[in-house]
Amino acid sequence: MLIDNFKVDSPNVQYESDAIAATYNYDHTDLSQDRDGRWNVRPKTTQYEFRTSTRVPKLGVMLVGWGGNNGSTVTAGCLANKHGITWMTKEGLKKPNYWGSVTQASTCRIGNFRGEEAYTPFSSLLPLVHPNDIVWGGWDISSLNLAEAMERAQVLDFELQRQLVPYMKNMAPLPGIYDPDFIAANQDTRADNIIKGNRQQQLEHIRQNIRDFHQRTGVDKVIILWTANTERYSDVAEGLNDTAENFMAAIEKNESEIAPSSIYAAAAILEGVPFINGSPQNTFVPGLIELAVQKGVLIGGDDFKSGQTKMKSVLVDFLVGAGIKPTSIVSYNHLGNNDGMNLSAPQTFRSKEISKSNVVDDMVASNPLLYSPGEHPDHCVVIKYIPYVADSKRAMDEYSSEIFLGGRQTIVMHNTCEDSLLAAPIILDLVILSELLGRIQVRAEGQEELHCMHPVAVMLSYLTKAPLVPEGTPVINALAKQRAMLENVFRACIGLPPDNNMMLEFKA
Ligand code: NAI
Ligand code: DG6
Repeated sequence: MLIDNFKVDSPNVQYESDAIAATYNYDHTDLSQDRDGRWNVRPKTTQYEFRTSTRVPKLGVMLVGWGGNNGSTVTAGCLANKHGITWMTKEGLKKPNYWGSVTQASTCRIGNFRGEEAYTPFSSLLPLVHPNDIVWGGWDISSLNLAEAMERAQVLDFELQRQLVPYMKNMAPLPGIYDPDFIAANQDTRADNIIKGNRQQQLEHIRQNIRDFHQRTGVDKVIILWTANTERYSDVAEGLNDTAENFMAAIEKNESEIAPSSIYAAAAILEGVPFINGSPQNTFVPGLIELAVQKGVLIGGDDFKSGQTKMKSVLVDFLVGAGIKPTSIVSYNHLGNNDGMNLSAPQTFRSKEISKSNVVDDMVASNPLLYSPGEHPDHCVVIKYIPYVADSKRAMDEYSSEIFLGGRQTIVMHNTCEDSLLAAPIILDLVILSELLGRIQVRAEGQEELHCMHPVAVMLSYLTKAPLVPEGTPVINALAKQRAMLENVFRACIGLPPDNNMMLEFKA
């Protein structure tokens, strides 16, 4: 049963003219250790106040890498939905949808009505920007307009592309920051749309672009998201990018280790605009994180969690949670789009390898009954560039595990999918959730005033391979836990308890 229109009836929840205010009792557990080493585990309840503005703004999204496969696909997808464009294929008439977006196409359990489970659309929990209403813009080092970029991407059916051309042909990406040292040399042929000048001038240029976009489109809020090429890691060094001050000075001195992605991010932060990194490189060097925290501007990342890694963060969680010990994980994939070509260089591949490989760490660490200290499954990630398959990525995984009484279990998986059709809905979720996070204020018991959550947006973890978290916060990769966090914090904002699946009402 679907319930898409409801109000929470509770003395702890007030629906005001422009906000929902909720008082929420957070039940958690406090751990401490006696001198003799015995652990004390104390249930604890802390009261929180949440206040969520219900004024949904007109949102502008600027993509870095707008003319890429993801950038053109997400723009095309929103336009197809907005204008209700249908298209014929050999399988019949197709209609646009937002499948793959957790905010637009998934539901949450609200309760039980006379024995039947009742669900609500995720988007009905709190008021969210609708993707049809997003105003798109951004940068690309390639000058193709978005209609040409969509054609180059070879992702969408021809009949859909044909109808989208009139809407996209006048969308032209702004010139981008190009530094061939940070991406593969094979990208130089498309780099014909470039900002000139040193790093300080590039920073000022991007800041001006953001202000112009804001003014020209009349949007209330802007969010910037990196969906450009994967860069190599930049060195992190004392005096260079370790503090906000050093980082800004390094831009001024045109230091060569300051990556283009970090310059875009700095421009966004200085303009008070959230910045999300959809690629694996270490855009958020310590100095940049410090800058975001100082300015209170949301940052999130890294690397969209779309296919193979999403499966991994489900499967390994299931195995380890079932008391089965994964001992070898071998993940091979090949793809033929421009992302694959860029990743064929060792330095950019290395960035991807890191974000794809760390994804099981928390699950392995959660079960010392299976793994002794420091023990880890063998884990290998291979990516090959095969132009013929274009955006249709093939991913093959082999999971070997040790089971009961010395037995072995081997699970093999083959996943074929258009990469950009998986990534586009994730881009939507990232910007829609980031916008919402800017409207939520929170106050824990003992704190004086309502304030925004920590600028490092751990709430976006579900959508990223290598979640960026505030210092000292555990990194959670297990997909079910990540989704539960998102859903349960949404529920807390409207004074609802977490969905604990106990169903005691049917047991006592
Ligand atoms: P793409 O190569 O088609 O698009 C990237 C675009 O960025 C290109 O048009 C390129 O010209 C542009 N670009 C490169 N450097 C730039 C800069 N400094 N400033 C402005 N534009 C710049 O790649 P695709 O498939 O769209 O993927 C984008 C990124 O998302 C890649 O880093 C990829 O690794 C990452 N990603 C993709 C996933 C997917 O499922 N498609 C999943 C996870 C991450
Ligand atoms: C090859 O792995 C290219 C990559 O950009 C991936 O397609 C992308 O990171 C998605 O990875 P995954 O592991 O979530 O499918």
